[in-house]
Amino acid sequence: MYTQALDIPEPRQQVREADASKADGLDAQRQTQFDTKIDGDRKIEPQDWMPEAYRKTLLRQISQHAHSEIVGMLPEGNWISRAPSLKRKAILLAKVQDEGGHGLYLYSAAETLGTSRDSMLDALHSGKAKYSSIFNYPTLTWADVGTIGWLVDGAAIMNQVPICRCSFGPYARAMIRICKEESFHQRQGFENLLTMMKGTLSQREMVQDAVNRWWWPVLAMFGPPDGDSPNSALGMRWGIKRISNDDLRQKFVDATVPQAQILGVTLPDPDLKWNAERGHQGYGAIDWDEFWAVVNGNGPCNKERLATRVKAHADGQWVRDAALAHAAKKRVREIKEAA
Ligand code: FAQ
Repeated sequence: MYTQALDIPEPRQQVREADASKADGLDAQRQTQFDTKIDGDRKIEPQDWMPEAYRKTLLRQISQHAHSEIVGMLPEGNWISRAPSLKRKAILLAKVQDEGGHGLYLYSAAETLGTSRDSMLDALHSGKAKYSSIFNYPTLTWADVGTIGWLVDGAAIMNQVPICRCSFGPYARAMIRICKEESFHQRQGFENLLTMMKGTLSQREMVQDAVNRWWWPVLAMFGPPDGDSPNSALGMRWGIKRISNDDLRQKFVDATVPQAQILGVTLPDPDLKWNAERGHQGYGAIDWDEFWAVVNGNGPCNKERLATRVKAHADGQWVRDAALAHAAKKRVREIKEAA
């Protein structure tokens, strides 16, 4: 080679470039097929080609969702040993167990995107992964259990029913079963509160106090306002998210106001009024500083929740070891029998 200008590609480099341009062509073709499926509202399955950004967005959302279900077992789990009757204890046990099951379906759906459960759990335990802000609030009385069922599960259903139509098959299918179970959770919460509201004055006060504490964090749980939601545009384009954060929040407020009237509780917002022009309930300003403080690890119970999860995982190490040892022994036995 005499000068840079006379540089010609080495034969191997030429092959590489030809391969790259072929690959580019192939990727463009795959992208078109992917876009056609999305536009036609067809499902993307794990073996299908998908853009890396789609895979990443799904992994982010599904793993965060799975972590939320698992951490979400803790606030109500605290009340299993203190439930006021055998019936309430059986209902609460079943509910908390359901949330654990939801986490497992969701981790499995995320694994189909090529990640391991261990890496997702490492991200949770090291504090790198997010989970829903709502589970960083304390459960101070038995009325909190009913209020979580009514409001938190109610908000979860509002957010999750549209995800049953998510473009990614495994997530959409997991959500169908999850939503059926969440609907039972919401009803048991409402019925629990209704029973307390028919009880003594102090029971009614307990319910009102719990509703006062959970109302605003539940509204924030739908995520930041649409204008401050960096993931919404692509989530909507790809059919992962079907309804925006603000629209879901509004649907939830509209649905909850008449339920509060039936219960006989006051929702703690002086600005909560029917807006005839918009055809929706108007509501007051959400404290987004508090929301971001909680999301960033500084809520009332963040440290306690994470420490409990990390300890539970460490305490379960012997179970994982035993399962692996059993599987290894079984394999050896099968090989011997086949020989
Ligand atoms: N908490 O751009 P966007 C349940 C983050 S399950 C913490 O709007 P996106 C069942 C967000 O991740 C409850 N972080 O994000 C149950 C993003 O950060 P990143 C969980 C939040 O994804 C009941 C950043 O803010 N449900 O309750 C929160 O488009 C009772 C910017 O936000 C799901 O996970 C938050 N609340 O929309 C269990 C449903 N909101 O990732 C036990 C699936 C936002 O860029 C007991 N997820 N952030 O670092 C979704 O629908 C969506 O991911 C949203 C957020 C709506 C949560």
